[in-house]
Amino acid sequence: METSKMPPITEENLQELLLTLPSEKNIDGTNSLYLYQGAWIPGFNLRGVDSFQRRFIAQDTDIIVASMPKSGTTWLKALAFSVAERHIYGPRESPLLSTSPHELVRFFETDLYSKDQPPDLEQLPPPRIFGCHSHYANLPESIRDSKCKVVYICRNPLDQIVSFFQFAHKFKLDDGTSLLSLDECYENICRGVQSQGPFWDNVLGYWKASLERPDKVLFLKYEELKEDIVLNLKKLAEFLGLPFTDKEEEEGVIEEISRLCSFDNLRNLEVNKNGVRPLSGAPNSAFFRKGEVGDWANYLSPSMAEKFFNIVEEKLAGSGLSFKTSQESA
Ligand code: PAP
Repeated sequence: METSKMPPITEENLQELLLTLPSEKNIDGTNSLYLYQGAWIPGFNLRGVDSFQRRFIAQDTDIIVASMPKSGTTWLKALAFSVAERHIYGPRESPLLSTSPHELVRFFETDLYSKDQPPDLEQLPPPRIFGCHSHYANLPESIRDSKCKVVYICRNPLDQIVSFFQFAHKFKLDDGTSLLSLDECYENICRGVQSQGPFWDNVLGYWKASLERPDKVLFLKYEELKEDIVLNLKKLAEFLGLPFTDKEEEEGVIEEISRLCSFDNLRNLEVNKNGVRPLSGAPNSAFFRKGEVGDWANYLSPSMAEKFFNIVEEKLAGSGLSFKTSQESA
């Protein structure tokens, strides 16, 4: 179903469209970011974004895991999968033990809709679980209008950008191109320029939706999951309409899921140590680096942090959403 009044983006008209869009350098120094529908999108990803918006039809039972890149998506995919599929697979026989969370819960824009041929998702058994990095306002109408559930995770934006910077270095092809320096990335994020940014627009879209429709959008923070995973797993399960039973609580199912999905456990699984993402060629290990809160302080000066947090504070003013700014509480 065509949902946009614009013609679909094709291989033929893509270059023409790109010439009309504001552009900036992406973190990898080569592929450009383009400002499209209020979001900075890597050029190679625009067709996937457009195809997803036009073609995806949500079902009421769908679960959408949404985020800015490098905000805890891999973790939340593993958690959502484990909660939603726990009646089929207990934590000890979970497919997560041998499959990347990104294969079990695939991204719309970079996986499912990145090819010319749209995927046939109709036959997938419910609940279908997908990942996405798009702004809330740019989601297909059927996601916003159906009863499907959206779970969003955000993270201290300085940790997010340091994580992205390190990922780009790990994934860098040895082809002579140079990445942006951390200082250049920093200057960009202060202007909102980063993949799927501006940061404040990405988070605010989901934040506001979570306030207006708490049954539809659950807003989580990486730092809070780190602080109390059991509480947040309960919150997630209740939100998905699959609360843990007293018996499950007594049997320690919540703790088992939290252990299964923990950074140390997932990182040390063979698939995540030596596997590779099929489409992008990114090593699965690149999605597991440190998994810490406050790592930005090892890379950015206090004055850089202060300037950036002042910008973020101004952008989020009046929304009720805030991020802790000190190094200790990150
Ligand atoms: P994506 O958007 O490309 O899918 P995403 O999973 O959101 O990436 O972010 C990766 C970050 O989450 C990494 O953070 P770091 O660079 O600061 O270390 C990664 O280590 C962290 N991460 C991955 N899995 C987990 C987990 N199970 N628990 C906590 N953090 C995790």
